[in-house]
Amino acid sequence: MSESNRLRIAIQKSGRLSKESMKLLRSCGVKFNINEQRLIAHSDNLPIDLLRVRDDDIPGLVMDGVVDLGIIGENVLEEEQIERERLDKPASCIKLRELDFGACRLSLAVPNEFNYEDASSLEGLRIATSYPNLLRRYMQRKGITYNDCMLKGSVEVAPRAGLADGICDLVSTGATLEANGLYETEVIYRSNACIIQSSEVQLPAKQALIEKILSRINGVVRAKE
Ligand code: PRT
Ligand code: ZN
Repeated sequence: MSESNRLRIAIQKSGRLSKESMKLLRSCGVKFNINEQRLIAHSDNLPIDLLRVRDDDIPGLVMDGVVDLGIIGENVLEEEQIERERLDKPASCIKLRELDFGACRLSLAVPNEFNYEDASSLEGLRIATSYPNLLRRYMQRKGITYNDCMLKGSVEVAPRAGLADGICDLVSTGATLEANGLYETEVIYRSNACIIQSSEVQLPAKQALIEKILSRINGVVRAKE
């Protein structure tokens, strides 16, 4: 539980969301300096601490109330939410708003030579993914049974390596699929970065600060539209 009077915000330490997350907070008037070696960065002008972590850890930190806010891809948020519901762990948080970066889609893809008609073409086959929960939900809705091949990385090489018949992975430009002799067949989830808040009741001063930041974010995003 976050009992500190300072607002704790978790952002990705290094990766596709890091730069934009820091840029967004800075454009909202939060001043801070990053020391690459440090997990925490203290804001110089507001009672805010930034926690710089792996993106996969952010939903859990918010859902457990360890931090107050988090900036995360909706894909990672939703995957973790389904996993936690399955394990009966706290799985709630408040999505404050979608952000204008981190856009991607979670898609099914198969080798170029695969004769794909629809998702039922994958019936009984093996699908490599880092998103087993989002994939299961989609396939269950379609009534298709398949086998899992859970990979945290290098998902796109799984078919060529003989580990799977198809994949379910994030796509933005499609260049990675093409480079690996795969083609996209179905989008199963569309994602953007978003900002989330812990469901725990906040101290009034902290809640007021959250609202101030959110209203600034709304202004920044609107100005770019
Ligand atoms: O180290 P850490 O765990 O924090 O980072 P990570 O390696 O798990 O995540 P990272 O930094 O790669 O991505 C963070 C988030 O960015 C994702 O969860 C998405 O919400 C978002 N995002 C947006 C993407 C992409 N676009 C994307 N293209 N995440 C990953 N990719 C990868 C994809 O997995 C594939 O390997 O890029 C490749 C495909 O890109 P294209 O352009 O070739 O289609
Ligand atoms: Zn990650």
